[in-house]
Amino acid sequence: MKDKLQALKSEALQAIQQAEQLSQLQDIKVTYLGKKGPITEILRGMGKLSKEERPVIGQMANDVREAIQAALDEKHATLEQARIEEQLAEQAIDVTLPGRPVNQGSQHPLFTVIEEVEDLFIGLGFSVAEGPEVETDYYNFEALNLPKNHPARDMQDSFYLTEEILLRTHTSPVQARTMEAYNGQGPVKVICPGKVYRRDTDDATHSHQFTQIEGLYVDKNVRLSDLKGVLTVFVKQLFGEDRDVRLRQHYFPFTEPSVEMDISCFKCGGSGCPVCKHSGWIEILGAGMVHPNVLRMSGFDPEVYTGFAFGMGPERIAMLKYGVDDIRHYYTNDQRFLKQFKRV
Ligand code: 2NM
Repeated sequence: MKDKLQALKSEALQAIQQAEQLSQLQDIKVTYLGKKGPITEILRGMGKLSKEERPVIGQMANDVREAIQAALDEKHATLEQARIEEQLAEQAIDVTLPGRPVNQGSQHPLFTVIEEVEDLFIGLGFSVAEGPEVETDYYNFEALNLPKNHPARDMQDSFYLTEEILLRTHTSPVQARTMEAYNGQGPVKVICPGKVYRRDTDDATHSHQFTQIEGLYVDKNVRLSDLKGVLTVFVKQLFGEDRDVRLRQHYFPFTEPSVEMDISCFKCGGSGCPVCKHSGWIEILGAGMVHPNVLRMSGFDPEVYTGFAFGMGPERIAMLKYGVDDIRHYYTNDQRFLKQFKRV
């Protein structure tokens, strides 16, 4: 019996020593120490032993069992440690690898222009107002002295959603709404940037969606000379102090009189070149004194208040400033175009 226990012990310890996986240890445990294992069997059969043998064999069987269990525990710890180390090695992160490049975006040139114009007018005491792109016929046309049947509101030019609702064709309705909100009390000094929509076929100089910035100053005693003064300061800040400006007589339904403002060509200084089409002048914005009908419809008494308004196209200004030759570049988001406007 003693020999048998001794043999079981060395057999088990050898198996444990040779085990390479945790699952094998479990099998060994079941085989040697399990309920149906040889040691349990010996302990169960103790009754058949003599009185003298019983404590000796019992003690020995227990010692063998404990030795096997101790060996199992030790090997378990060793294998577990090895497993953890292997896993750590496998999942190791090489912190010295270079990172993936972060693709940094750039500011869109139209936004750069809009922001610059906003900043200039904020500096002159104006505030920025926005309004809906889906507009009513009233604010888009009627309130701006463009009654139904007026030739300038040609159906061809607008995206109508219903008879009375359309995508705004200019940002002037924001100014009509702003004036209305002031309840006939000036001064009103706002600029209104935003997207506008017209039914045009897209080409190098036309887009069915583009942007506008319009401005409005309504107060007592606002004169055409104020318009000229404010807009001269503005275009000189935008295009350089050396620019000359001139006003040309024009027509807009919402202003009377109406003008267009030109600056002397910043490329040739006025002597003539392709940028100014050899005229020496570049058209930069439209403006005028707000029509009495427009003031009246938005709640201002034209006998007391006068005002000037102006409008310009950020697309055109960015084209001139950055030499963009096709309006479609602004909307197609070609990286090769956009990347040129990266700011440091
Ligand atoms: C322009 C040219 C002239 C204009 C007029 C108004 C309003 F609402 F006050 F009547 N807003 N914008 C205006 C005047 C716009 O764009 C070339």
